Amino acid sequence: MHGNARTVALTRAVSPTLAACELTHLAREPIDPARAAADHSAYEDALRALGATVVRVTPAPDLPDAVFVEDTAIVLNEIAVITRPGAPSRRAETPAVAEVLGAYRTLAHIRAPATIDGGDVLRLGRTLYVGQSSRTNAPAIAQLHELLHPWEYRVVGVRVQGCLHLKSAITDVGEGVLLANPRWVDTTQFGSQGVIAVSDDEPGAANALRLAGAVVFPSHYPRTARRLERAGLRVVPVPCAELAKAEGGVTCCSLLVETESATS
Ligand code: CIR
Repeated sequence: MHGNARTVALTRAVSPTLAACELTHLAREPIDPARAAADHSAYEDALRALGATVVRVTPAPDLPDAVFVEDTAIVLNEIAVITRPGAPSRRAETPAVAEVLGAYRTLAHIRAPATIDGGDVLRLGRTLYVGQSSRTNAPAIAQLHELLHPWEYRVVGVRVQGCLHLKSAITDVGEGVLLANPRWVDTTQFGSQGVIAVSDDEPGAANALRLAGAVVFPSHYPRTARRLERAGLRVVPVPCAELAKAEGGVTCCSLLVETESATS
């Protein structure tokens, strides 16, 4: 018998109420939930094609933002921390996610008055960079530190401006390589990482999902995609323009859980 690493991607269906989603930096425009659901299903197919096993959390049709599962938890190899989302309308999203995650990880919980969205947490090695955004506050950063110091994680608060979450401004796209919008975050505070800047006319393009040696990336940002490819990265384009109207990107539609499945 030997261990065989496997990535489980937790996702959740697009709610028919998506058009009533939270919006912070975008003006509200009509959103077609059927088109968003088609985008979402193409996204799930892309994750499967990269070897992930997609596990869907029970749908929550009355919770407009439920598709954005990333915000409900911080999944590490040793533990999963269930968040307390910054938007009160999103707090009812967490129990169903916790129920599924509990099969893979010991769970811990962020408690009031702390609030944090998973989209604000960027893990690079054993450092968790946490965006100080409109969703994530100082008590949450302190609680994360308390919860995670037994595993020697470093928790570092990072200022962000002009965008919703830290991972709207910066994500990791390869070994030692970050993709960022330098107008939204100071990119010098992440250690000795190389930084690819988004194309000036694609400010929202810094949110990319690294999976299985590839970068799952919105097809509506072609100029930044070319920059990634020129850096030698494999880009897997996915349509997500409809979900982008709800201020969502590619990291926020899944929670990645590394598991070991025994094979003989
Ligand atoms: C919200 O404002 O909470 C949702 N409309 C969008 C959340 C996107 N989440 C993410 O990027 N992690």
